[in-house]
Amino acid sequence: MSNAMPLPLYAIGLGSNRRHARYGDPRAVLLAALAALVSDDIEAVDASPIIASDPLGPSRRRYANAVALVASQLSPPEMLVRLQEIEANFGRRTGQRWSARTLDLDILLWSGGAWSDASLKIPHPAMAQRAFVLGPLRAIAPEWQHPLTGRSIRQLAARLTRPKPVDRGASAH
Ligand code: A4P
Ligand code: MG
Repeated sequence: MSNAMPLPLYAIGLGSNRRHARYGDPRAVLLAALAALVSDDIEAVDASPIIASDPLGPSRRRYANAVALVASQLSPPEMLVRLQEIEANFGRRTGQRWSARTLDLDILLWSGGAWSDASLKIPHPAMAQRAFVLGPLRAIAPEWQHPLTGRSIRQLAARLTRPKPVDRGASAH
């Protein structure tokens, strides 16, 4: 059908900081995960370069991070279930928050806008503070506007890397 509505787009964040017995180091895990994302109802649109990033949180291992753009008719909750299945297939251990993990898949953005229920928040609440998300995302979707702030990914990334103004000592925290 030539006049079909374009499929909704999702930006998916990928992270790994553990080796996988079969795939190898975190970078290879992400390459395998990018391939695993694509299926009958999830189409690959673009993928960022894979970056190495210092860990945020208690884990001491460096991460490989990337962002994929995919097109899919799946609803956000359906997409979350799919991502969790893929994580499980990669042997992700659950239970411990921010523990070292073979594969972490987060929904960052959805072209449908914002979503919020008990188990899913889109945009991902921490994305605007995370260079390991905004850097790769800027490489593939610099003009995508964060639906809650209206700022583009390019603007959000620039805000994150811009040097902070000198603290003139007025505030005491
Ligand atoms: N959930 C809510 N919203 C979303 C969403 N937009 N996408 C819920 C995915 N999941 C979402 O996530 C816990 C629950 O979040 C899910 O069951 C889902 O219902 P999780 O992935 O099981 O747990 P987690 O990842 O350990 O916790 P959290 O808070 O999601 O951690 P993050 O934010 O994913 O951060 N440092 C570097 N350099 N690179 C990284 O990739 N990642 C983390 C994990 C920490 N430090 C890092 C990195
Ligand atoms: Mg997560």
